[in-house]
Order: sequence, then structure tokens, then C-alpha cells
Amino acid sequence: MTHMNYADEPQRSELLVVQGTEPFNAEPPAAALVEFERTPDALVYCRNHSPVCEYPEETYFLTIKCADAPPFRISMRELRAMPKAEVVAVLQCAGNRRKEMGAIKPVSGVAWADGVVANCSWGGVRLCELLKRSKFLVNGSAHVSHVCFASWSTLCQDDTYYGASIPLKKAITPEDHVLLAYEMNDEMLSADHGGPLRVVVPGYLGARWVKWVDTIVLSDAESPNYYQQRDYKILPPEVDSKAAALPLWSKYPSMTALPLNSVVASVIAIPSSNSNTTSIHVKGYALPGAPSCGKVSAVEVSVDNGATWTSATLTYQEGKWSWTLWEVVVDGVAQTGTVYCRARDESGGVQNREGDWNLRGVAFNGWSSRSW
Ligand SMILES: Nc1nc2c(c(=O)[nH]1)N[C@H]1C(S)=C(S)[C@@H](COP(=O)(O)O)O[C@H]1N2
Ligand SMILES: [Mo]
Repeated sequence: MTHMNYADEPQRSELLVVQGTEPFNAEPPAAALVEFERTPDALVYCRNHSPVCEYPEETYFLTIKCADAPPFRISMRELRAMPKAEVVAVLQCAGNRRKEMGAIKPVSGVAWADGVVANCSWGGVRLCELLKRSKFLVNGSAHVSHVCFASWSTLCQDDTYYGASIPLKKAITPEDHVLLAYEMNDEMLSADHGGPLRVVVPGYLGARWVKWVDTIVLSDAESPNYYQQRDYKILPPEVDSKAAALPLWSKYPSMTALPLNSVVASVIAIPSSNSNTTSIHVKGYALPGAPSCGKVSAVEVSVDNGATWTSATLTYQEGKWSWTLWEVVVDGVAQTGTVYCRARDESGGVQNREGDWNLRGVAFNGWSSRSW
């Protein structure tokens, strides 16, 4: 795209590993992430396709449109006066662990390690309540199938605005807690994370959690935006060049939920008096797959290349939309080695050793490993 202004970027946490500065993309080390059940602000990754600007609340408006009806406009002050809903939900970028997928065969995109995930509490207005208030939602439904979100705040790398959409059904299912959030971890949402207003879609990849959202369009079609139509899709493995992908984007569905996943975040060898063997303390996180697969029910680790497995203790899980933290001590292991992990879910699903490769390097969920 044409000119983008990076002169007004906010101050950033020094705890993040910077992957790119224009736009600003950075992630925390996974070992730091798993020390907190809810991710503190300073450890929340930043994923941008454009500059980040600060927008004063006083002049911020959200506009909702549906076909030819007059648009509904609401100010931040009015939004804040509506009942506040809160949900704990894990935000994760579809490109989490892309670096590992890229080691199988090159992929396009930021070479993220395994820290583009954040488990936070989000506070704001329920999208279903707002749609009711806009009068576009009659008897809990509308004659449209998609809710499209847009931020026209700035040009993006691949389009003139940032946009995404979710099915209307997801938007209006109360227990899915789709929010227009103005708080993260009980504090005002920062500019980096989409303040004053962002979309929160528990259970969906981060790309749909539109930051600095200023427009909502109720439509019969998905968002026409680049990031809905030409990105964040899993193309078949034989498609391995941008040219080959070009005619195929429109033929594949846009991503919604990410798959069951888990990561070994840290391994610490515990000193022992026996010089031949040691014990290791292993910690990590796990992420549920599609809601129909249920919660993460178990995480197992293996120190013998997948031959035998030991169950980890699940130490944290909160509601339906959070991540799971786990840890385990494995005794009698060699002085050096590699530990793998895999998660299981309530529907009987389990991670495979090899994650499936795709051109955009999204949704990688092969076994994670770390050496000690
Ligand atoms: N307006 C806007 N919203 C956006 C993006 C963006 O570039 N612009 N990136 C998306 C992607 S791909 C992710 S993973 C999340 C990242 O949110 P965070 O930076 O608060 O961690 O925001 C999403 N919302
Ligand atoms: Mo993302």
C-alpha cells in the first residue's frame, strides 16, 4: 500500500521480542507467559498490519449499517453507559508457531515462535445487545448472515482498511460472549491492543478481533477485506507459491477456530545428588480446538521421543474460552534430552506429531518440544 505513518507509535514493553517495527510485531518468550494465569499487559503480544494511533475516547464513534437503512451511530460514552459484560478468553494469532512450520518447508509471514497468545479478561458491551439496540436485530435475528467489522483508521499493508467478519449466529449466541471491548485485564484498553474499542471473539483466531473498530456492517456476505478473503486460510499442502495460491483463495473457507494445541514453554533441570540422572520441571500452555471438541482434558509429555507419555497436572483453566496451564516433574531422566508435549480434548482428539504444512504458516499444532 501507499504511505503509512509510523511517527506516532506508542511506548512498548521491553519484555517483548520484536519481530518487526513497521508495522510493530512482537511476542513475549513463552517461558514468561506461562508464569501468569491471566497475561499481564506487558506480556501481551502485538500483531499489526498498520501503524498504531491513539484515538481520544471523547470523539470516538461506532457506526452500524444494514442495507439501505439509515446507519446507527453510537458514541463511546453511550457504549460505556450500557451494561458491561466480561469474559476471560485467550487471544491467539493464527501464525503462532509459524517458525516451527517454516522449518519443515518455507512459509510466508512473520516467523513467530510460540508466544503469540494471551489469556486476558475482556470487558465491554455484548455485540448481541448492541445489535438489538441498533434495531437491526429483530426478535433476536436479522435477515443477514454475517457481521462485518472494519477499522478505517489507517491504511494496511494489503488493503485500504482492516476488516474481518463472523457469522451472525456466532455474534448473537450469548454464551459465545462476542464483545466490543474497551477494557483488558480491568484496565482501559491500550492503543496497541485496539483501544478505545476492539472486537473480542472468544474461540476464533485473533485476525477477527478487529482493533480500533469503527464500523459494523450487517451483510449477506463475509467481509470483502483482504484479511478475510485472501489471507488466514488453510490452502492444501501442494500449493506452495503465491502465484499458485492466487486463483485458489476464493475456493477455501476463511478460518474460524484454531486447532487443539499445546506448547512446552520451559524445562528446568532440578539439581540432584545422582550424577547420572536428573529430574526436570516442565511447564506449558494448551489451547482448545473448535468449541465442538470441548475443553482441553489432558496434556502429556514424553522424554523418549514419543514412546511413552506422562500426564501433566492441569493447573489453570477458567470458563470455556481460556487457555490451560500445565506442569509436570519427570524424574530419572538423562542430564540432557528433549521433552515433547501433546494435548487431548473432551471429544477424544489428540495432537499429531507432524502438524500440517500450509503456505501461510497458520494453525500449526504438531508436537512442541524443548531441550534441557
Ligand atoms: N485493525 C486491526 N485489527 C487487528 C489487526 C490489525 O492489524 N489491524 N491484527 C489482527 C490480528 S492478525 C491479531 S492476531 C490480533 C492481535 O491483537 P493484539 O495486537 O492486541 O495482540 O488483532 C487483530 N486485529
Ligand atoms: Mo494474527
